[in-house]
Amino acid sequence: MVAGGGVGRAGGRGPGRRGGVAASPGGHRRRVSRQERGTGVGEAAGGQPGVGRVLVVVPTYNEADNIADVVARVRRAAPAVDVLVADDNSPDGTGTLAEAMAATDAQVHVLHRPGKQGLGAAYLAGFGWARQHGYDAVVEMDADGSHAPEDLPALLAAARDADVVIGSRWVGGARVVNWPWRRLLLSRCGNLYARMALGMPVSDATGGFRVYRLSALRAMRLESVCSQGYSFQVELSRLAHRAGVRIVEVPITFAERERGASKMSPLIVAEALWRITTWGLRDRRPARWRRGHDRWP
Ligand SMILES: Nc1nc2c(ncn2[C@@H]2O[C@H](COP(=O)(O)OP(=O)(O)OP(=O)(O)O)[C@@H](O)[C@H]2O)c(=O)[nH]1
Ligand SMILES: [Mg+2]
Repeated sequence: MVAGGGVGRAGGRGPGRRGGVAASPGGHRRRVSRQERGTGVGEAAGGQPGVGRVLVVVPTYNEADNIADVVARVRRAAPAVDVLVADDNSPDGTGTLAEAMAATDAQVHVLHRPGKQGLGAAYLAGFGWARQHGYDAVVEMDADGSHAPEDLPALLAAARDADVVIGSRWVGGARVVNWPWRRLLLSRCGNLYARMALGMPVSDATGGFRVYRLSALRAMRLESVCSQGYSFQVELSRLAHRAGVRIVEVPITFAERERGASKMSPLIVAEALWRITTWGLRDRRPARWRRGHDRWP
């Protein structure tokens, strides 16, 4: 499946899968060139082949029951990548646990933030950290075990030929395990709405297991990002689509969290609905009306 903004589907599952990207017949408005991607430095420093130095950013708030397991699984599944735990001063001591892991593993880092400021703010801080430390790509991944670190190699393989890789729950080959029907419905309807309102050919615009090349993040102009919670993923999908970078979706296995409490709330859903509607209306206005009002240049 390939469409307007350069969205492709990676190939089938299995050990031989390299995340092969479907050809895009003239679908890209702006594809970030290999030279711009700048994979050379990271590879020379022992990074991920074809991608460079990769940082997995794991935002945490009260994930003490999960963080050690998830970080250990990431390190096993993709030994070449580094991990940054972006903790918002979790009262349950997640930050301290992460610190203990960082003390014994030079590839694990912790970004301590003063207090709970939302998923979006934690990711933006993590992306900034990655830029400052010379990484070529970042991975977004939840700490609650919903995103299987074992899927990481497939996402990174797909990133060889893409600027943004979305681990998708809603493409062929994906699995969603143990999710209550209410959450399934919310995700399906939310994605349908986002796709229709924003005209984005992305099956899972709300998913939070992704790879972004730093060059793509630069092209996406993140200074305009305003989402606090759940809508952050939709907002980044929209910015990627608008920037014309090459987006690929890879099937993942998504599982309901087994330990700890969800931070999902009606407020977060309301924010997403409100923002998607606002962006949809704004994107439909003729360009001359947008001038001076849209934060997008
Ligand atoms: N740093 C930081 N991390 C957060 C914040 N809110 C959520 N997170 C983390 O973001 C990830 C996703 O949060 P979840 O509570 O699993 O939310 P969700 O995946 O949208 O909802 P569920 O499907 O119910 O689990 C987890 O790793 C959380 O710990 C926050 O305010 N700050
Ligand atoms: Mg979750």
